[in-house]
Amino acid sequence: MATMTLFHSPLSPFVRKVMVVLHETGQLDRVALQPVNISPVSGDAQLNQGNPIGKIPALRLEDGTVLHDSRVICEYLDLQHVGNPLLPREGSARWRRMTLASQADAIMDAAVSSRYESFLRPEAKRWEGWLQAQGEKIRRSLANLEQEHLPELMSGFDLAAIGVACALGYLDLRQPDFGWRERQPGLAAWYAEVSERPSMLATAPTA
Ligand SMILES: N[C@@H](CCC(=O)N[C@@H](CS)C(=O)NCC(=O)O)C(=O)O
Repeated sequence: MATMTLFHSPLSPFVRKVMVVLHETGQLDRVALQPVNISPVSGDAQLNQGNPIGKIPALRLEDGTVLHDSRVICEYLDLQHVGNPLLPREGSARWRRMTLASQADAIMDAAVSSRYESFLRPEAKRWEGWLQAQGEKIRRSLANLEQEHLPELMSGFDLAAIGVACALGYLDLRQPDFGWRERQPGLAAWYAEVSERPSMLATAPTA
């Protein structure tokens, strides 16, 4: 039975990360989805309750507590199932995987804010140099994943890998000509494989 409510939009990569975790850990039926349609300049009064920043995802628990942001929600859900943990609970591996998960979130941040800059901001006020710089952040991060993190990504579909997969999915959705597959063939092969997981197929964004 659903005892929690997830504020949800199908195109948000941060929401997708939470949805993939729910699928992977068998907890989908614990959560009811509450659709929201927001942007940085148009919020949702219900979403803002207990979540004053007003971003998605937010997860309302049975007792009314609201958890945000996606990292907190994913860690919460990871402590609620009986399967293998999606992050090492302790030791240096924990901090390495959390840093990798954080890098995935940073790619999403750069891609989401690029979307706001190129789509939402009035055309006359758009800042090309800023957009270029966000693109550079993403390019550097993907090169780093290819050079330094492929073995880790291939070692299991944990919170870090889920984050990277959702970041790449969002990049493909919003910037299909980014051209990362030619520059990072190892990452592309890994992504092609994990994209076939039921959790990824069920949450794939369509514009
Ligand atoms: N750090 C947050 C980022 C969440 C985020 O940026 N969500 C976007 C949608 S993809 C949002 O709610 N934007 C509305 C806003 O910026 O007010 C997380 O990990 O959950």
